[in-house]
Amino acid sequence: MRETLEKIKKEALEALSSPSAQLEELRIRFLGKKGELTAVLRGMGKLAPEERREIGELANSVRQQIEQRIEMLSEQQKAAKLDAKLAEEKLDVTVPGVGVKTGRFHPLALVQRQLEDIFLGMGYSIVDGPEVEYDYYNFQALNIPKDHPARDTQDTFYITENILLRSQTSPVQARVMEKTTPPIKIISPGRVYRSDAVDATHSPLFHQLEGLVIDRGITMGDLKGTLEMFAKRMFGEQTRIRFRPHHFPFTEPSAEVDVSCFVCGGTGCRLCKGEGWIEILGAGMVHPNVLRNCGIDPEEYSGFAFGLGIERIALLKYHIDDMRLLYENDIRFLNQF
Ligand code: 2NM
Repeated sequence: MRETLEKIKKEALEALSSPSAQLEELRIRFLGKKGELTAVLRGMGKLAPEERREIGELANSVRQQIEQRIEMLSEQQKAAKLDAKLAEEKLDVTVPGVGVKTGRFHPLALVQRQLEDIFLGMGYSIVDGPEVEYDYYNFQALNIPKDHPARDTQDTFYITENILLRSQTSPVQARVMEKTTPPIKIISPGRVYRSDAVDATHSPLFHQLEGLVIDRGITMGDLKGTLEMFAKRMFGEQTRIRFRPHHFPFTEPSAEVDVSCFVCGGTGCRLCKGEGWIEILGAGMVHPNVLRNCGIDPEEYSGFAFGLGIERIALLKYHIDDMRLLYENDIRFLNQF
């Protein structure tokens, strides 16, 4: 038995003399439950008590030496592995870094945000609504019945006879009026749709921002003051506005609103086509029929509304001559804003 132990020890230490020894394999072979050393210890019951102590001590010493050797090699192997990894992953901190490509806002988003900021600053709330809308909210509630000629200029895409893609954001405002007791002071920016052919100034999908104010005693003076303040914030303090009579079915009276040219100041230039004025908005006092349709008593309340095209403002502001550039998403174009 002593010889067996000595032999195990010799073999084990020999196997464990190589720095790259398979430690787990050897641990199982010599020290495992079915290992060689364990087999010897199992056989010890048959020995005389004297011998048993001596062999026991020897077996323990062999076990300890093997364990220590495995432990030591294991530490060495771990360290060698780490060294190799560090050598392989050598990092040159002097190599120039890869620049981070940051995104930026689309010119339409820039204009929409600027518009929103101006009206938020005047106490308006921003309201959203569905782009797939009922004919009722898009037209009928807004004083445009089924066979009204105004439907021709706002021809849109129909899902069914009574469901369509909204041709303006006014249906959002009709919905707000229907469920709110005034005062109301909102803007509704968003996508709108018209069945128009694409060219430099038309697109079947574009963006609008409309505003609505309703309270007791709201007058055309409030509308003019509001739009004048808006024009100065948007185009500069020197900007003047002018109202030209117009017709919209949902407002009475109605007007088209011009701002003095922010390039030439009104003397006439290429941007304003020599006019000195640039058309920016439609506006008016909300028609009593619209108020009534939406459950608001026109004897008690009055209000104004206005609407503008976000594309139109973006084209003017950034001197872009073709609306299609806004939708192509060519990075060389977008990087200029
Ligand atoms: C415009 C021009 C004039 C308008 C009217 C309404 C509502 F819902 F109150 F009837 N919202 N927006 C309006 C009025 C829109 O866009 C050129």
